[in-house]
Amino acid sequence: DKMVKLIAGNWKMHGTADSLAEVRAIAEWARKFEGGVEVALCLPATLIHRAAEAVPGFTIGAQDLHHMEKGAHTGDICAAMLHDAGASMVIVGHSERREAHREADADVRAKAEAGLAAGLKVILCVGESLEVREAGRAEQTVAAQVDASLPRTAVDPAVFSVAYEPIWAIGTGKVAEPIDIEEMHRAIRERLVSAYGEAGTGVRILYGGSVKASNAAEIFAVREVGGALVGGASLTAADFLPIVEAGA
Ligand code: G2H
Repeated sequence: DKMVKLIAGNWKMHGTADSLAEVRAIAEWARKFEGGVEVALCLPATLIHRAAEAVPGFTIGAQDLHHMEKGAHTGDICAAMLHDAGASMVIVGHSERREAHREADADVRAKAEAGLAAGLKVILCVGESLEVREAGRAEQTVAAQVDASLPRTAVDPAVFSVAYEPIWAIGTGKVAEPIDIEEMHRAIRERLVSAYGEAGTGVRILYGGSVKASNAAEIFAVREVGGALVGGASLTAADFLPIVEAGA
């Protein structure tokens, strides 16, 4: 299967104007792989506009959005505002938001639907905790998360992806075993096909959790891995570009 991989950086709460040099370096280098791999950087909201202007044609994304179109929501940003700032992608349902901001599957679904409706590409995150995995309930938990957070509208695989991020592998240096990734991605694929039929076969399923240059090739070799969501190792061109290269 010749699916072009999506490799998206998630800068989380890192980056100021000084970091635009890294954004430029990543975007410029990513151009060499155009057609072979899709690269994006999901930045803090404060950097989106400047980054989008600095690297026209390169995909700049956000890390969250509010599901409503406007209103009395202090501190929140809606899809149209992100689009207006120059973002063309958004992450929804990251475990750090599910935890720290108590986002439930229904909230994540509303965000995914709002993002797609505004013309943003959406990466929807799911993943189980260590406790759940140790109790042997990882697959059923993630399948239930997927079922309850997938957009109910039809999806175009070009603009909608799911990221599997086992919480115990995030920022810990621990990476899931290839066999665990393959099994989970297969379970997610089943749910996608059940929800969307044929279109569900084309939705890319990214892996996320301590992806770095030294493990990227092994992860990308796993069947059903359609790319990666990369946190810490996406902050500099030096760390991120070898991962992009591994996926090209
Ligand atoms: C998982 C990932 C990016 P990291 O959260 O979303 O972060 O690669 O630092 O584990």
